[in-house]
Amino acid sequence: MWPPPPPPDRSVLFLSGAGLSAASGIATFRDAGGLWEGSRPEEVATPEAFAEDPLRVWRFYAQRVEDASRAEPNAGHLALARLQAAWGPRRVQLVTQNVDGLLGLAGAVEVIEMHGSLWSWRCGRGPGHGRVGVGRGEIPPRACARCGDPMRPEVVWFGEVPLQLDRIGAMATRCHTFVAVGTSGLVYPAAGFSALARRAGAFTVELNPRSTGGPFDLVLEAPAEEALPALVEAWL
Ligand code: BJW
Repeated sequence: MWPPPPPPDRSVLFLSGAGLSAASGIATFRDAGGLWEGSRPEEVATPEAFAEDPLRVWRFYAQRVEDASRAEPNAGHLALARLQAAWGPRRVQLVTQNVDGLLGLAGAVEVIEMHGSLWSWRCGRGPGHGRVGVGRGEIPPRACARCGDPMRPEVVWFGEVPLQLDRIGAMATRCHTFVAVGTSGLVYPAAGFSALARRAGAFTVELNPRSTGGPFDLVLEAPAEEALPALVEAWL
């Protein structure tokens, strides 16, 4: 049932998406009842939307901060953090598209947040201008303290380049096992990493209650909060 663990000198790369945080009460994007049901992502998650109506974008992300502030890591986050603590961050590589910070809150020491973070905001005028951290339960600032321009979350919107792509690409081509957890595989370049890993010889696994039909060597149709603790228990 479970994939074989990577040998001690090889790595496993987990690429997670919104489904990993679903059991923490954070809505996914594209499922029924998801964040984007009934609204168009381009109205809030593009630089153009921000330029056109910064207040609308601020409201959307201020609500996201409020929701994420109430969320706690679930058994899936805790299992990944446990595995990374046991085998170390070189052998257990965690890449997430999620911006909620829950893997870090679960105790994972090294996480690549390729779509940025809800907990860091910057002046819309550009990087290097005003920048502030936002804590759990805090209301994000609307305007830059230096120039008064609208602030935006340091998340990666459509048309922007995700973070640390070279590093993730190198990790994907070298890993022994690649596990896509709770992601629809619709958004690139994240969606391309499993194929990259597979071409380079990795054993690829999808963990999702509803298979996406992508080309994986093994599909585990189960929720992350149930399957990850069991997988980690089996591997350790
Ligand atoms: C469970 C579960 C449980 C439920 N357990 N699972 C045509 C071809 C290729 C690319 C493009 C194209 N046209 C346009 C593009 C580019 C575009 C893109 O991919 N568009 C597609 C929509 C077609 N991509 C970009 O613009 C990216 N940038 C880019 O390409 O730059 C150019 C460039 C790249 C490289 C080098 C040089 C230049 C940027 C993409 C940024 C995405 N940003 C967002 C918003 C972040 C901020 C925010 O949070 O608001 O990121 S969009 C949104 O989607 C968010 C997510 O991270 C991302 C992925 O969503 P995810 O996580 O997969 O969630 P869902 O809801 O889709 O799926 C949830 C899954 O969980 C489901 O499968 C459920 O079944 C499952 N699930 N419960 C496990 N309990």
